[in-house]
Amino acid sequence: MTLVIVFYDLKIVNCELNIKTNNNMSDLEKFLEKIEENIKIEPKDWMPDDYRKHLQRQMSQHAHSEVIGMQPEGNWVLRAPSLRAKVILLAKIQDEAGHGQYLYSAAETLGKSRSTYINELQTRKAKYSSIFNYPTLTWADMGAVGWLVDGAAIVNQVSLQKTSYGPYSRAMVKICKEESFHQRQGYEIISNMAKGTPEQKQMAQDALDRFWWPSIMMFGPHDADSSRSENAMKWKIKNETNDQLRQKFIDKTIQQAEIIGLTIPDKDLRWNDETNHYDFGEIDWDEFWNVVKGNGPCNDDRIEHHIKAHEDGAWVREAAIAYAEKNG
Ligand code: BYC
Repeated sequence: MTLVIVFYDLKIVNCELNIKTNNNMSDLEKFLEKIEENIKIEPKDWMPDDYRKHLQRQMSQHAHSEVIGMQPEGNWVLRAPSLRAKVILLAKIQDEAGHGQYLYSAAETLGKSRSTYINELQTRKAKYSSIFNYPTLTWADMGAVGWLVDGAAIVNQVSLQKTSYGPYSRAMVKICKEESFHQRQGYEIISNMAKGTPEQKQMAQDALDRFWWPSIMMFGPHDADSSRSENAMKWKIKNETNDQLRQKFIDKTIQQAEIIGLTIPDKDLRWNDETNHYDFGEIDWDEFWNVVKGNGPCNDDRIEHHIKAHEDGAWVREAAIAYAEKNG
């Protein structure tokens, strides 16, 4: 009996000690403990300023990419080769708008308004994915965008489902489901063209030639040159690095090209038995940084078009606000 009481008392002391230790933890220590234990950080939780700013930057750039990404596809709505192709393309573009909506809403939970984020895009303070600064010249490009661009986005976004910020992680789960349809829509277009007439096959190859390198640039600079990666990995915003994700994408895409008889435009591409991955040629980083800095083929068009659409749509936003206030 005595022994039991002693154990019982010890348990209480122990428990009190634990509570005390927890209470004495600084906000930063509690935050780091959650990161360590893979507990999501939620909007009302304390977070370091740099973590908040990092997410405001990355999530808003992600949202801008979804919305700007509608433009190269919108270019083909009126010229899609069949009613079926047109309806599917319209649905895909509508999905991208939805992805932008989730991501702006999730980014607003970090205490910055959507209008501020949009202003940063339009004044070119904020970036968006480099890939959308390339033109879509033929219908085969709609195939290449879905197959390669959405394919690359999925690899990145599946990894981001595990990101440490709750609203971002949850947005990624829904977005990834839709992106896998987009990837298949693109692969269907490109494989049909690759099976078509010699001219159609040539169009498919030409689209792959133009979109291959820009697609693998989507993953960002090499890890050694990625200024944001150290904090992103430390805070588990990213769980895999730019180079790891790029390699995953390349490894799974090569076989898809082989199946439809197209050739990846990289003479250094070969399977490496030792690493169990494909080796590939060096990316043209001058081209990448040139596009990121705003000098790609379509940067000016994309921003000008965004500003015009935003101004033309001002009455819709005003009407929605007036309606909400009236019924509020
Ligand atoms: N393009 O230190 P790093 C879609 C910038 S849309 C432009 O590696 P980080 C779709 C980077 O921002 C999906 N800029 O940065 C939609 C940084 O500059 P700042 C888009 C790039 O953040 C419609 C600097 O270079 N997906 O799928 O650790 C139709 C140094 O880079 C790029 C996302 O946005 C680039 N490619 O890593 C079809 C995913 N790469 O900000 C499809 C979310 C780098 O310091 N974002 N920069 O001035 C991410 O995962 C990461 O932000 C990145 C870059 C991997 C992109």
